[in-house]
Amino acid sequence: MHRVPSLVLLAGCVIFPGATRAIAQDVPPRHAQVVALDECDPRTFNPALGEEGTGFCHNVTLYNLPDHDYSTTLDELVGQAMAGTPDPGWDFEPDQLTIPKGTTVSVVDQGGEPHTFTEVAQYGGGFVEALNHGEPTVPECNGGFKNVAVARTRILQGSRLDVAGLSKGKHLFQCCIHPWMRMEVDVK
Ligand SMILES: [Cu+2]
Repeated sequence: MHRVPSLVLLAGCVIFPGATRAIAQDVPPRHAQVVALDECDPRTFNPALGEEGTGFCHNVTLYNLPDHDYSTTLDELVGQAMAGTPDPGWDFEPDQLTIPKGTTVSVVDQGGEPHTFTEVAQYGGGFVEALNHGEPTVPECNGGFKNVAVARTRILQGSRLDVAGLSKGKHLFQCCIHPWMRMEVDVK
């Protein structure tokens, strides 16, 4: 009398994990996460770039540890960019992403500065000449934030930009402020 219900229950347990696995295989993930990173030093960035010393760099950084200072000063950032060895801490991660068509790329700015995640035909310079190491500004970054097309690709500190509807093929993205921040998205 008690055997039938327990068998049904057992069968249910066997079928259910199989069904879950089939769904996981058939439906591609809808979001792929990218992070934008930087280690701006609020003490040097804000007096130079923020209005009356407030607000531009919102980074929470570790200062004055005995053996290491994790932040990058404005002079260090500009000096390294001009020397052609830009700070690798200003970065999109991962560097490359392969996604099925229909996936939204969600870029979260976990750094202290604003960035842009701008699709370009060819990598090149951004709209801040001092950071370009002589590369001309790419057309997609022209005009900076006065250009609505560029402003729409801006990611403010702590916020997220979703890029949906990417066609199949290779897509190149870069930051229009820090042009060495580059990543490739391949849509299959
Ligand atoms: Cu940037």
